[in-house]
Amino acid sequence: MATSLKNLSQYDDANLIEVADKKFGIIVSEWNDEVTESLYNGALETLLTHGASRENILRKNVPGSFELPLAAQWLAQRDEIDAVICIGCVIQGETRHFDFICQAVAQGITDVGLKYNKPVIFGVLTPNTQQQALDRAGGKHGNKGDEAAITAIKMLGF
Ligand code: DLZ
Repeated sequence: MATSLKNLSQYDDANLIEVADKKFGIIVSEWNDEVTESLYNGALETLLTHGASRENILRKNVPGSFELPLAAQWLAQRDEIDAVICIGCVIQGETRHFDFICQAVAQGITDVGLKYNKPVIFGVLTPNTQQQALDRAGGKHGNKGDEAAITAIKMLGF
């Protein structure tokens, strides 16, 4: 469903598990940090709301979204980490750079989840403009960080 039709912060919590005993890694890209900090805050608050404890949430920063897959691999390979949430925002520019980064990040994150057999979540916005990003980082379309955290919880309860 197009995100313009869905509020990213709305979800049905009927079947969500308690995650008090789960350990999460959250990786945050420093590019477009006004956006990624909001995404991180959304993900963090959502995990806490569903029972996660702060000491079980490990945050790591990376320079840009392109670095998310490798950092995700470093966390996913740690036995004690149950799920990894990757937070980034790649904004369309005038060149094909956007396409290369988005493709690499999406494929890389997918590969890490399959390799380590645990949820590695794509909490990455790929908008055309900064405003579209802000609309999805706590703005009128909700917060993709919330959605990423809920996705991690749902996958842990699979
Ligand atoms: C270089 C670059 C550009 C132009 N744009 C973004 C962006 O919109 N979002 C993002 O997360 N990262 C961007 N980067 C940085 C790359 O992700 C990466 O950090 C560098 O190319 C170094 O590998």
